[in-house]
Amino acid sequence: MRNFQFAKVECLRRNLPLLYALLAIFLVSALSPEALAAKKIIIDTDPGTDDALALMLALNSPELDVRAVTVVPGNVTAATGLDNALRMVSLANRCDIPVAAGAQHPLFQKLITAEFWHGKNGLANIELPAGKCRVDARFGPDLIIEMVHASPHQITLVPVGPLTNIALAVEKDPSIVPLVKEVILMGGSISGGNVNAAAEANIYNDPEAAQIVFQAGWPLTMVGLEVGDKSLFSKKYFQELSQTHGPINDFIVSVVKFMMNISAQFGSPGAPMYDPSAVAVAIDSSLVKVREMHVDVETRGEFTRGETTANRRGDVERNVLHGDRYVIEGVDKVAPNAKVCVDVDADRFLELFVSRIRGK
Ligand SMILES: [Ca+2]
Repeated sequence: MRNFQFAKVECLRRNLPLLYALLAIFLVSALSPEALAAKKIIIDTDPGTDDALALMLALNSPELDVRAVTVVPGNVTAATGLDNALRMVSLANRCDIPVAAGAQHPLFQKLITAEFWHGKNGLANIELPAGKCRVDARFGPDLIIEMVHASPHQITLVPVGPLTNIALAVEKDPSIVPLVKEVILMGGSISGGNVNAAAEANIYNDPEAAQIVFQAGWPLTMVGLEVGDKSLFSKKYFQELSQTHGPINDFIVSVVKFMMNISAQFGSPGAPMYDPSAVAVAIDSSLVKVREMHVDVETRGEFTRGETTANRRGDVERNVLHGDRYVIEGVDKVAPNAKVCVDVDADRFLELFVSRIRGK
């Protein structure tokens, strides 16, 4: 018996390398290349100070593979935004990423630019060196269409400006909708606006485009004011990021300093991290708590144009015309079309941001 047990142990010992090899093969095959690959994203942006934060977070996060940057008018004009995007992609030494111009105006209204919040040049008045990266000749919405078809079910769209370019892409080629992996957008609010009582700026700047994007029928996550307003870049994080240096690190420190100063003028202890919040959710969705809701964008309200009206209950009354009046005949379910971020682990988000920018 003892001899038999010894033989068993000896057999196991001799075959240990083989067992380890089999275990290694199992682990490698369990992690498919798909699981190991970074998430392919296209950033649509109107840079913009918080756009700068979003772009640099994305470019310095191994979980994300930025396939293109498309520029939309919003915080600044289309031309200034394109120039800013090229300068930033140059600063990051990433001329391999196509940067394309897109729409020149919102679909149905005049552009509202926000130099008041973002500085005269949109980038906190910081003069980055002229970009060495060249603009891609393709029209932004066409580039989105082309890339989605080239990598079906793999591209995540991360719009952090007005939704004009995304709406144009959907209107031109609705067949992209089922081929987009998901849309994670910064915009909207279910608790009042930052432009006025009702509307958040990205949605307010092109409500018709936003309504097209929300109703398109793709998986959509709305990262709105509920996240950005809770995620304040405060002195604590500023001091942390100021201790390290590098071209991107130093640029971001200057941008957040500008943002914190302007926030302080309006009584806030820190700068709200609006646009980087959508990138952070693309990196790690466990940073936020979501609730599925049906969201429509108000396009006609006297006081509410640009509001994201979210159905929290998941149903609507069915009112049927009987003669000269409507009679409630029941309640109909409404299908959710968005995951609305309702809460965020702000400290974990800010720590993630600082850790990715530090020393870069
Ligand atoms: Ca933006």
